[in-house]
This record gives sequence, structure tokens and C-alpha cells, in this order.
Amino acid sequence: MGVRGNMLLVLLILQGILAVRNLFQNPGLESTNGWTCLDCSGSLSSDKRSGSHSYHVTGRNHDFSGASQEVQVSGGHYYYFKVWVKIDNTANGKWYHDVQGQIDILHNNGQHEYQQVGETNYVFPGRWYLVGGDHYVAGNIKSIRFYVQIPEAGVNYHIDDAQMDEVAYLSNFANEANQRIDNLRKANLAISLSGSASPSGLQVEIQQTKSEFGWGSAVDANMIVDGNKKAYQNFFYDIFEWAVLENAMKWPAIEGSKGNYNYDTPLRAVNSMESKGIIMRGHNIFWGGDFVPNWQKSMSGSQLRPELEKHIKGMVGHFKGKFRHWDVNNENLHLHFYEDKLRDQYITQWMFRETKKLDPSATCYLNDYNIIANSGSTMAYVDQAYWFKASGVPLGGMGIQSHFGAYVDVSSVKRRLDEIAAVGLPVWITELDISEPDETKKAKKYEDLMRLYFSHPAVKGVMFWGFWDGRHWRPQAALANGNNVTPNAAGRKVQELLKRTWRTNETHNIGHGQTVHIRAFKGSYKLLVRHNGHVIHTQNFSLGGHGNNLKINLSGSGSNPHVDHVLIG
Ligand code: 9MR
Repeated sequence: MGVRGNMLLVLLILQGILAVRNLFQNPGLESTNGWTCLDCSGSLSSDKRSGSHSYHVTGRNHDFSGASQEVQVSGGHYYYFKVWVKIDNTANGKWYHDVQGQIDILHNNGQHEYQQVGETNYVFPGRWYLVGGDHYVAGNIKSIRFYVQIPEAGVNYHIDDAQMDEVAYLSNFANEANQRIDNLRKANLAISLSGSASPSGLQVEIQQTKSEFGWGSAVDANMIVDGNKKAYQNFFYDIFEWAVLENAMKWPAIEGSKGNYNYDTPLRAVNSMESKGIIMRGHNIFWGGDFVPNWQKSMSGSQLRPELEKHIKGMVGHFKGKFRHWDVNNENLHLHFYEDKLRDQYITQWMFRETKKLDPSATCYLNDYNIIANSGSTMAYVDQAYWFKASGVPLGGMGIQSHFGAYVDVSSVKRRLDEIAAVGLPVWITELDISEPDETKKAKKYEDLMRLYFSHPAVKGVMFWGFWDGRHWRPQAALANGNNVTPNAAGRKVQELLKRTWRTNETHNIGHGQTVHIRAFKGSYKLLVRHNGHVIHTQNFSLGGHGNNLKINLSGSGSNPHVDHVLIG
């Protein structure tokens, strides 16, 4: 085989590795082959998302009536299902619909099990939306049928560009993740020594003072400044560099009764943490559902509108410049209080634009749940982000809450994260907790998820949603317990990872003309130069993606050297 033949072979092998096999038959919907309309009529339509056709579903009599395909799977694996859906019309009394990816699992014993793989719950007629998610298929099954469900009968829809594949099982997860961590989170540092003096007994030490990757926690605005809560504060400041106030900035806390404001509580906490070098996220300006202030619940849309404007100005006005991120309209994928009251599907986009206008240095984040702890809303979240981007909304990042129960499976979590990362925006894990009563298991699960997040190129930071069982919305998820805020096994593991495993603190002997090479975690550092144990120089430097060279220039005499300067860069 010639050079060209070899190259072709390499290309073919690479393609085989990179291409995700599509397990749907006729996924492009250019014909009706393989697809069946269950309790409906299906036909080929020229209204397409790509190619020349889509599959049109009409005559739906039940919620389950819809486009479907029987698929081949084997038990003991996760599968991912995705499809683009466009609805034609709305049912009486509705102005948007919930579109669900469903599977009908036929067990060997003849029983059917119906499972939802994911839902996109804010779907308006006339636009293509992504729908789907993953499911773990247990053994003992005969067949599986995927279908697209809408709770209301009579809503017609199109589907196009379907994708189904097996979620890769990560048998070597920790090693692969550690390799990625080394590539992504570390850089090369060289420290060399030259100059007119050439003493012996020289040492260089680097101490990492900050991490480029953000590690933080939600805190209680009162406890973080309360003189009687030192143990709480010590635990926090010992390992975290980022904070978010858990509750004090929510609208009901800021304006519990109309016109009476409490900005003091959050401001006191924010100013105190700022003075200690903590970087903060702002959570949140708006939050729908039951989380709006009570006084708003009976208001009309036209009464509410000026309140929204006043609130956004008040919030951003009081905190401008203090937050790196704003959670603009918390959980808006699921909660549509303001959308419904104002009957305006674009109200969240308006909130983003206003926030960015008033606080240009802050990044505006979406923040939502059921994105990676399960796949209920993963595809809906991706879809929303594409929509915001295409509409020119100043969306700067995707916040993923990450509230886990005891079940943690890194393979499926990684796949969901990959789906989110495909949007191309920075990702923050905004509210990590794992509610697991067994302390040893909890430690391992936190370690796995932290390693997964730290090793993922799209993820820029992780916030824990609290750490102390005396102040945690799910005390079994806490990292520390009791009056002394004593770290439990999970807390000790988190301390170990953040203070030692994923930080660089090293001391090296160095001679004249020598260079010390260190592969170090990215972040901020302090350099100390010692002669016979005495510090003769300290200097701060930072280590980013391109690495760094520190050139120490010594003068003075062999017995009394001093550092002239350190050339950085
Ligand atoms: O942990 C928070 C809890 O103390 C509050 O009572 C509750 C209502 O304000 O909110 C909890 O935090 C939520 C966060 O703000 C948004 N995502 C889900 C969090 C847990 O419910």
C-alpha cells in the first residue's frame, strides 16, 4: 500500500472511531421507511429541518399518538435518543406544549413499561425544537419502541433528523479523566537561575494561591458574617474561592412586601467576602413558579411589567460590578410565571438584554435542573441555548445545577455534559450536591463527579450547593457536620482534592545556571527564593494556558546573594 493508501486507511479508522453510529433506521426522514404512526396518520412532508423532507403526524387521538420506530437494543446499556420536532398548532386553551420523547419497553414477560427519556416543555408552533434524552435499558427485554408524545390530542407535528446511539460506558473513567486534567488544567513552568552571584544552598518554592478553575459554594448571607459562626466561615474560606448567596438575593428576600427592600443583608455578606478575595455569582434576579414574591401572585401582566423593570434596575444597581455571573431568570426552562402573566415568550430574553446593558462586565447565565443529574431537560436546555444565541441574546454561559440523589453514573453524566458542551458556551456546575446517607459512598461519588467536571473542557467552575448539615437544603448531602462543622469523609475528600491533589505547591533545590521544570496547575502563585533556609525574595506570578518562564537574576556575593529581579513571561 502506498502513502495515499495508508492515509486513506488512517482516515477510515478515524472516521470509524469518531462517527457515532445512528441506530435509527432512516433517521433523516427522507422517506417513511422504518417509521410508524401509532394511533395517527403519518406522511412525508416537504416542510423539513434538513434534506428535503420530514415526517408529518396528524389525526392524533391520544397523548401517545405519534411517530414511532422500533429499535434494536441490548440490555445493560444506556441509549441516547434525539429528534427535532415542530408543532403545527396548539390545543384549546394552550399557547405552548410539552413535547416528550418516550419509549415503550416490551419485557420478555409480555409487559409494557413506558418511560420518558426527556421533554421539551415550552414548544410553540412554527419552530423546530430538539427533544430527547437517555435511558438505561435493563436486561430481559424483547423490544423497544421510541415515540414522540404530546399530552394533548389534536396537536399535529413534524419530526426530522433523528439520532439514537449507545452511550459509551467509561470503563477507564478515572485514568482518562486524570489525563484530561493534566492536559487541560496544567501548564509548563520553568524556573531558571542566573546572574553574577553563584552561591550554593538556593531553593525555589512555588505556592499556589488561586486556582484558574473556579471552586466555590453557596453560603448563608448571615452565617458568613456572624461572629458566632467562625467554624462555618473557616470551612468555607479554607477551600473555596467562589461564593453565591443561597437565598438572600431572591426577590422574596429582597422585597418581601411590595416597596420594602432588604439589600443590606446580601450587601453585607458580599462586601465581606469581596474583601477576602472571594469571587461571586449573583443568584438570582428572577425566579418564576412559586418562588415569586407572594404579592405578585394576584397581579396582572400590565401591573407586573413595571415591577420587573424596577427590580432589574434595583438589583443590578445595588450589586453592579460585584458579580462575575448573574443567574438572570432561574429555572426558566421549567417555570414560566412571568412568561404566562405577561403572555410573552420573549420575556427572559428581555431580562438578559436588560441585565447585560446595566452590568456589562457580568456574564449572563441560564441556570437549570434535570440537565445532567438526569436527562429530563438536557435537550430542551441545548435547544433553548441555540435559540438564545440565534436571537442575539447576550447569553454568556450555561449553569447546570447538578442536584444528585444517591444514584451517580459518570458515563451517562459525561454524555449529557457533552451534549450541553456542543452549544459552545462556557459551562458552570452551579449547584452540586449528592444526597447519600452512607458517608463513604458519598465521598466516592463527590470525588467522581468533581473529577468528571474538572476534566471536562467546557466546564469552567463548580459551585457546591452548601456544605454544612446545619445549613443545607438536603443535610445528607453535607460535607461537614455538627456545631464544630467537622468534615465528614466527603468533606475530607473535597479538602484533599482542592488543597492538595489539584493544586501545586513544590520546593526545589536550584543551582546557578540550572532550570527547574514543573508541570503545575493553572492559577495564581507566590514564588519564594531561599538561601540557606532564609527567604531572600518573594514574588507573585500567574500561570495560564501558555505556561510561564521565570528567570531569576541574582547579584551580591556567594555568601550574601540577593535577587535583582525575576523576569516573568
Ligand atoms: O437551598 C435553597 C433553599 O434554602 C430555599 O428554601 C429554596 C427556596 O428559595 O431554594 C433553595 O435553593 C434552590 C436554588 O435557589 C435554585 N435551584 C434549586 C435549589 C434547591 O432547591
